[in-house]
Amino acid sequence: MRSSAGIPGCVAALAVIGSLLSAAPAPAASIKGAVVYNGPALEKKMIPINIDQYVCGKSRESDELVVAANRGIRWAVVSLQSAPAGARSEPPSKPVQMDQQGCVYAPRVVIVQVNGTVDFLNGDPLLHNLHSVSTENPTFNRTQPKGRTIPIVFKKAETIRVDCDLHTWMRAWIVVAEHPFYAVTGPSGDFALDNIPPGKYTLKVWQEALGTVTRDVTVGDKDTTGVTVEMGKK
Ligand SMILES: [Cu+2]
Repeated sequence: MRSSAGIPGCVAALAVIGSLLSAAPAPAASIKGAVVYNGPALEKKMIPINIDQYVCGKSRESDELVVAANRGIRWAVVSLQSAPAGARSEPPSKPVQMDQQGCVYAPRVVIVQVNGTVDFLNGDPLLHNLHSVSTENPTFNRTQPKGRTIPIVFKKAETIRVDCDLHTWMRAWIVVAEHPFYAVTGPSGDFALDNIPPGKYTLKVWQEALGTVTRDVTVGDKDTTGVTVEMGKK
């Protein structure tokens, strides 16, 4: 009697253990670090402004290559060259926003996943336009009065340049990403890529003025793998 009652109990216990194991999240770590400039000394590049000065100002510093005092590069795009095997890639639920403030795109670089939407906003009290340069996605050239939101869906992975034809210094980049493992560096060149299972990866770093560099990274058992990527040496 004992054995016939014990076997189903044992099976039930195994089933519980099995379900706990399958529910346990896969180990995942973060790659955290910074993109750092190691090229020749940079000179301040000022852009004179002679239109719409009441909103845009009289001159501004170029944003093509913004390097902090700690040599960190802002607005570099860091990504895994390919997503970890088995990584889930869900379509983005919320549009990404890109505003125009004081005749500058804000932020200068956004990441949107394939099939995601960018809502272009115009917070300035004047007319801008959105003129894209792309090869995989349809190009667009839209005038944008103040307050109007222009949503655009991006269906193919590529990096797209957007300029304003009215204010020649205005430039933005839309990085259409194939997977979620992309990040834009912050003001001190810092970035973080999360939810990465242990393994070997190639990190790709792109910056509009400096091009692309790659770096092999091994993610081990630790929670965080630190990486510093240098770029800019001529
Ligand atoms: Cu403009």
